[in-house]
Amino acid sequence: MNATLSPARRYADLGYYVHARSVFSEDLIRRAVEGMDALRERRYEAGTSPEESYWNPGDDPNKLCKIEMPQFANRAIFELVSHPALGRLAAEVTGAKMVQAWWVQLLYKPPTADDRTHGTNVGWHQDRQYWDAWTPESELFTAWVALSDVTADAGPMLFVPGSHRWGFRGEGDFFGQDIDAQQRGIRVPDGEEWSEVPAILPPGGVSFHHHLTFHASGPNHSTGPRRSFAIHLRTENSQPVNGARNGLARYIDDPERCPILYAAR
Ligand SMILES: O=C(O)CCC(=O)C(=O)O
Repeated sequence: MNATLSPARRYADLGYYVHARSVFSEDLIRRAVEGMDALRERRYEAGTSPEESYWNPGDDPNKLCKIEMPQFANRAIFELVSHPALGRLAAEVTGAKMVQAWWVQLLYKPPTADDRTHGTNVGWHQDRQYWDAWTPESELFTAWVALSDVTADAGPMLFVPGSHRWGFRGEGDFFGQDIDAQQRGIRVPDGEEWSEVPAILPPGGVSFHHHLTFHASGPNHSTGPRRSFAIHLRTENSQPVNGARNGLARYIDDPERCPILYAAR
């Protein structure tokens, strides 16, 4: 793909866009890293705790740490998740008139020294599989913000270019650990091909992916943790099923929890 194409064109063609430059100040990245460490130790400064999570303080430190709605419990994380620069970039990439963060996950992938995954892999999936609170036509996507240097050996996200055009397959499993075996079980439509592109990002860099783009990530063989936030976003072209505030759409009327990052004037 021609590197001179616009972010919006790359996102539309590939189903993802990798912005390999920091969107945030070094100071905010440092404070958000501190906030991440505080949440891993159950230190909540913003008055409320995160939502019920896959990983809780005291759990196995070698497993993938996934904490839901971390912005409820830490001000620096809220500042990062609601940052206008991220909103402007998200609007540029998708053409949105409005961008809201409706669900957020803290993801901390510890390094693994041997060949076992220790439960740190993220299996192939399309996000749509987990987002049944939203109508199928809803325009939903993710900004994945790196807080550490996400090098090729740090278990970067892998994207399958063009897979956002394959339709909803329901064949993924976020928690699948044998990602190669899992990939062999995913049917590739006639005329399409499976390829995997790693999203290499510096601290503060961000990738955007469409809710139907297949993605996964392998073990972190670097020396430090791979740190990130998956900020799930919606545009003005999105509707909860039956207008209900259920499941992952339950907080969208509260900008203190689900901030609006961008609104066109
Ligand atoms: O952090 C990862 O490796 C995967 C994250 C993910 O599945 C997502 O952001 O949708």
